[in-house]
Amino acid sequence: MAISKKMEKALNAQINAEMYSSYLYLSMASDLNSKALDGFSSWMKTQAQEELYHAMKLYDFVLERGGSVVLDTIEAPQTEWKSPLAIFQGAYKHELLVTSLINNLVDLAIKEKDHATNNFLQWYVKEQVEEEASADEIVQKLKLIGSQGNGIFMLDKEMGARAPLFAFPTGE
Ligand code: OFO
Repeated sequence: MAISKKMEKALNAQINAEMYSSYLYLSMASDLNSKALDGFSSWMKTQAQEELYHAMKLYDFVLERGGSVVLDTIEAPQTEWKSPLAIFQGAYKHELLVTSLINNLVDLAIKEKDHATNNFLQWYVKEQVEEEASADEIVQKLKLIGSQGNGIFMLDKEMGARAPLFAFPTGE
C-alpha cells in the first residue's frame, strides 16, 4: 500500500529537516575549525554525514512506498558562534527540535494506521535518544572544563578520534 499524500508531504519535510541538520553541523564544523579546534570540527563533520544518512534513509523509504521525493530549499544555517559551548548547546537544542518533529511523524502514522511508516520511524525514535545524549554529553564536559585550555585541548583530541561514516576520495 502506498503512503498517503499527507504522509508523503510530511516525510518530504523531514528529508529537508535532516538536510538542514547536515548543513547546520557543517557550518558548526567550519566555525570550530576557525577556532583552531580540529578534533571538534572533525567530529561535527562526521555528525553532518550522519544527518545526510538520515535524509537518505527517508528518501529511499518514500520511493519504496510509491511516493515521490520533492526537494525543497534548504535554509541557510548560522555561521558563527561565540564559543564551542555555544555550538554544542545549539546542537543539543536542535536535536530536541528534531525529536519533536519525529514524534509528530509517528503521531501522524498512528493516526493514519500506517503501520509500515510507524515501524520505519521507530529507528529514528531510537536514534534521537542517542543524538540528544551525545550532544548533551559534550555540553556537560565543556561546562566542566570551563575555560581551562588544557581540558579543551584534551577533549579536542578525544573528539578527533571519531571515525568518519565514509571517506571522500582524495588526490588528483
Ligand atoms: Fe537526524 O538526527 Fe540529528 O538532527
